[in-house]
Amino acid sequence: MLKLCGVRISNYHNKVRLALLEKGVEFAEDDARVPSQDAAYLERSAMGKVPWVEVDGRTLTESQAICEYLEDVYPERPLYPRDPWERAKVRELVSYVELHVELVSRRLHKQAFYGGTLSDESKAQVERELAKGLAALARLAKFAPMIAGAELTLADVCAFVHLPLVATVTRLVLGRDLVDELLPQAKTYLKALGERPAFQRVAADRKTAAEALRKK
Ligand SMILES: N[C@@H](CCC(=O)N[C@@H](CS)C(=O)NCC(=O)O)C(=O)O
Repeated sequence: MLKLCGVRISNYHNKVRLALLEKGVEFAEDDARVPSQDAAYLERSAMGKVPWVEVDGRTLTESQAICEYLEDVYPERPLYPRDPWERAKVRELVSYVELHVELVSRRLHKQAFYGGTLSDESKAQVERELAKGLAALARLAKFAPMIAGAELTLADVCAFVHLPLVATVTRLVLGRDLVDELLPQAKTYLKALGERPAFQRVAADRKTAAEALRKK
């Protein structure tokens, strides 16, 4: 059986977990795989990051590669439309959310979560790039009612795990919620998504994992 390895406070781990749950795929989970640069760990995950999956003694990293694999192997409950153009539009949205928004906001994590300090110049640079990425996402997002249109897709899974984290770090470090400012429809959309059972479960488990980490 496929095993998902990582930690439940990771938005990328939760992306894969949510995709598995929405697709109704049976899986095992090792949720104690804290990222590491140890040699043995790097044998499994070459960047020392989470998540990865183990299938028949083999490992696969990178959440997007994993989700595409899941789509190929378990097509019954799809997270992509059938039409090639619409499939590409979903991948386009995933890229905007991850490359132009989440990855940019990640540069604020050092100050938001790890006790570091960023220079005013670095913060201003991130703020500019993030504003550009979110404005671009706002041009593409449909919210009709899902981000790519009528159906739930992997782009919704990504929006759900990444956007709240982006909002939190911008509030903590920049003193403003850039997601709310530049993508105002996100609040109602994310709330409605959060009512779906799998989404509810992943959000609740993320909260439990975050509380456990705070108590350590
Ligand atoms: N592109 C990767 C990103 C994964 C990622 O950044 N994971 C974070 C946790 S959310 C991590 O393992 N960070 C540890 C590190 O950067 O060393 C994916 O999509 O799987």
